[in-house]
Amino acid sequence: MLPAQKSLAFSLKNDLLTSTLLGCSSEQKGLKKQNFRSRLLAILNLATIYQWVFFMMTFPGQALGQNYDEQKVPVYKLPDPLRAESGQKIDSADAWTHRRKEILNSFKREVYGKKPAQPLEPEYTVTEDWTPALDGKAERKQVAISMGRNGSTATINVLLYRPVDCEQAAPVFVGLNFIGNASINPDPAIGLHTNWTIGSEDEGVIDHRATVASRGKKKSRWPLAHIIERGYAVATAHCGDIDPDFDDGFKNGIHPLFADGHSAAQAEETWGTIGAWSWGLSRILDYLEQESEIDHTRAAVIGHSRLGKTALWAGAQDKRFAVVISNNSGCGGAALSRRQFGETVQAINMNFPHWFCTNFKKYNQREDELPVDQHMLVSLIAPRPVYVASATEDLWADPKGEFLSLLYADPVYKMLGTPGLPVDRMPDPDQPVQGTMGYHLRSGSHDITLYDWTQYLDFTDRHFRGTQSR
Ligand code: GTR
Repeated sequence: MLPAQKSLAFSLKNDLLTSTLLGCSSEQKGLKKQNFRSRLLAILNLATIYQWVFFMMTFPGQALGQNYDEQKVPVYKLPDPLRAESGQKIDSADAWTHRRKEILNSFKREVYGKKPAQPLEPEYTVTEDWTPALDGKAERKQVAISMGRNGSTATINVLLYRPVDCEQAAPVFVGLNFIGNASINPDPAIGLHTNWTIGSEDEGVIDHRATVASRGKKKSRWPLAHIIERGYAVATAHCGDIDPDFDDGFKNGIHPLFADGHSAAQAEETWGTIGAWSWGLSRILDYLEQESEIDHTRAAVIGHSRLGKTALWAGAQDKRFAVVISNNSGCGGAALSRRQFGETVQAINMNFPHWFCTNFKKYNQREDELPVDQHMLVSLIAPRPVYVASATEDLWADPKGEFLSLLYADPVYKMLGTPGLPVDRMPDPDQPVQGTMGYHLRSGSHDITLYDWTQYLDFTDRHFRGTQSR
């Protein structure tokens, strides 16, 4: 029994006891009966309300009645990425340049918000220069990117690995991590961050602070030895360095650096946390442009879940990311919003009010009114290679909706002269498909595993090295 139910059952029992024990006349008895009935009804109503509130607080998404039944997916009509707002059909790369701007602006205005235009001059401080790591197979470096403006400062601490057996500068995976750089490998030389972080006690996070017990706790999500062995570098930073993942009205992270000069209308379009995180990924790439051991022209931006949404938005805006990889990114990532399968626009805006811009809330239960859908986010990456991955048990992220985004972005890839997606039907579990667009549905739960990374490495090999293992 839920606690609210328990106390209500107790007061109901007391009420029954009280009326049974009190002796009274028949008139009084009639009145008492009426009173008792209305009190009982009031209590029951209250009980329902309490239960509902309790349930909403504990399982907000589920309380909204999320759909997991394919038969109940509403009939929807997607906006056409190859039709301009003027109605003009887009059939050339030139015309696409214009259409792409329209789509990008819609995503900025209505979904993720606009990043600030004010320039920054970051300072780079090497906190650890290239040092042997991973049994001598790699070298590790740590760099602090510090930025100041408007009386505030923020620092993104970047952790880099590069393979030592590498004749040229190495291609690189650039991605944020959830609970800190130290969580991706147990080496005590990795700086332990002091920012607010999500994470549980099991993961070594206490009161939202990473402790030494967090070291290596997320190493399965970053199979460094495997990545290094395949000849790739890694650049990662804690997402909380850019913006801690809670709704504080954007008072911490990098938001205060740009908090000057917004009109009320602009505020509706101001970037949320996902916008800030994706901006941070571009700042890491700025640094990589001057890092001679790493080939910034072969950078794949990658992310899992909320950070997969972030990788897509970073790749959509910043064409310097040569490959874009989204792992189990779901609603607000690769999944089509109009399908309303699993997590919906309303659920995500309710549970994470800080992730998107204020305008996005207008589309709670009004997905059909969105000027875009997520296949258009994928299309913004064209003609660059993009990979989307789902997991069979991750229905909350709507695997089918994630695949369909690729499928419906495919005409843009084809129009731009790439082979696009090599299939027109969702492949079976564990049957990856790779062209300019790649997809797989891994058996298992919401996570990023060695299996996922192996497909991504095959995909980047194909595009960065011209090898085709699939
Ligand atoms: C969930 C959220 C998803 C996804 C996930 C994650 O709670 O509803 O959109 O981002 O978190 O990031 O692990």
